[in-house]
Amino acid sequence: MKLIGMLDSPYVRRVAISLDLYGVQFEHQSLSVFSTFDEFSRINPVVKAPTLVLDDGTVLMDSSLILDYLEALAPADKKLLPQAPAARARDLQVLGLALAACEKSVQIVYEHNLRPAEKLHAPWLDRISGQLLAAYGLLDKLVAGDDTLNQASITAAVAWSFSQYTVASVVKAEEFPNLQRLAERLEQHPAFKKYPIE
Ligand SMILES: N[C@@H](CCC(=O)N[C@@H](CS)C(=O)NCC(=O)O)C(=O)O
Repeated sequence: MKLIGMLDSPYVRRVAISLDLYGVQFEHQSLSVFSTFDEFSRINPVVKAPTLVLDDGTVLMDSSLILDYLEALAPADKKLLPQAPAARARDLQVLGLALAACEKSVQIVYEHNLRPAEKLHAPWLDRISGQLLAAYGLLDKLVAGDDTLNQASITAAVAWSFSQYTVASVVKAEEFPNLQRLAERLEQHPAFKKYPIE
């Protein structure tokens, strides 16, 4: 299979790291949704990263849907989500917060990079910054003492590293010590090092 998209996208990175941990062979094509829009659109006309092209040509998009497929493929000892409902609910709660944090970070980046400076909309920036901090406030409590390597911790760490890379002036690392600790630990894992943010 082929993973399309750049690793500076937290969505692409969570899929790349997960593919590696599942032990699935794949080719990574680092296309940008902006600078290589046309080339990307020939693979997926919707131009969303990540895109996963399966061996039979099926085109999947949206990291959570891609991971849903990969989780279904994975043997029991490689699954990254728990099967028991209570544990599953806890991990889905973590994932919801981490993905909201990714979305709000990306919105802040797009607001600054894609909009002319005079068209920045301060009330919108304030709103999404507040939502971002609310997500990380809740997530920081949930990941306290987390020493796992599963989809919840991978995505929390990937989201955190992305926000530190892109919006560190909004999300102050020292205010979220549990997330900082989790990301420091997981960024040392070979799968994270193999698929770095830059
Ligand atoms: N919910 C999606 C979000 C994916 C997403 O928004 N990716 C960005 C790159 S970080 C993208 O494709 N941006 C181009 C666009 O939305 O037009 C996922 O989990 O994959």
